[in-house]
Amino acid sequence: MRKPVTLITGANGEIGHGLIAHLAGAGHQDIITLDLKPLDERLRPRVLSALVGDILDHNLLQRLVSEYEIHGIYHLAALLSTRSEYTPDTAHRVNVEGTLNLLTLAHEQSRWHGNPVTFLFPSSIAVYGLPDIATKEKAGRVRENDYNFPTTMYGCNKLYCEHLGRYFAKHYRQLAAERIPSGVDFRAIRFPGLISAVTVPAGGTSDYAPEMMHAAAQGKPYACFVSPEARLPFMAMPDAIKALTLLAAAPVGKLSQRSYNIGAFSLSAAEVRDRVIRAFPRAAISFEVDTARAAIVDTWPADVDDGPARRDWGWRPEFEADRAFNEYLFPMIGQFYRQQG
Ligand code: AKB
Repeated sequence: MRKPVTLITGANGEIGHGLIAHLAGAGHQDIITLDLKPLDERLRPRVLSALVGDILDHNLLQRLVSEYEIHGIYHLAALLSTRSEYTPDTAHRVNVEGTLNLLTLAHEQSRWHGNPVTFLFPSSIAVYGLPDIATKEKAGRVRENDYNFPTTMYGCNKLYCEHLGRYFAKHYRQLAAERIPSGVDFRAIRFPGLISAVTVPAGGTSDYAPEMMHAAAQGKPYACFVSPEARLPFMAMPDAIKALTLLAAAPVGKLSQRSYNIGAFSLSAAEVRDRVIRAFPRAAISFEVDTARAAIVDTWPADVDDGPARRDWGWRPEFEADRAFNEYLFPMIGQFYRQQG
């Protein structure tokens, strides 16, 4: 008999680390993971099975469903924004075709076992494209349907996949004579820049905040690639994990939309630097603006309106800026690098 499982793709990434630790800690023994690289050894004992492979490999996905019955998917595998600008074709393949493969798999699984498959998708503030700084300053906290004009391949991919997910959930094959729902219960969160004390992101454009902090904690100098004034919404990783699991558990009848903003705090790069220097007074942080990456940040909102997430599924961040830095990031990062030796 096939084992009922929850599948996490891109499990080795930052969100994957936090999510696996959280789900395993809450007693889930049904997690299987898929990643291009072998799963981090620290996570291996916490999952049922860790598959190494590509979400674009149809044979691998077929082998997966021949062994397991999938009831939930956290589809985390993606190329982030900066990396996607360097390899846009690959980004499109991984971010869009990969997501389409997983949505199709979710549909087929639901047909197979007769229950909906909950499909959690990390989208991003990259779906927004504000035309200029003046508009960004004036816009303040953007709502989900504002400024949906992404300026990066990654942002386009994420926005399109939100639409694909909505299409699968509501309309898939309805015109092609299949009158029963597809069984894909798609739910997306538009994440702000995430900051973790125990992992460092790779290939993103909001990475300057975590990079600044991780460099300071290791006594390394850091040149920030955006200007001191550049402002983005950020969130501590435990809140990101909390949001994903809260949304996964929300009754479908409560959801008035399929894609949600979530907010925690908004900081300029100078404000992040000031906090890092207060915690690590010897930190050597300079600003060397990379115009291409800084231009991407300029098109992303300074903050988001997360009213629908608060109303529909009870979203509340636990970590506003002071708590995030003083009670989670700085204490944990110190401990993390001490343990690394
Ligand atoms: C990135 O910078 O690409 C990501 C994101 C905001 O989605 N961190």
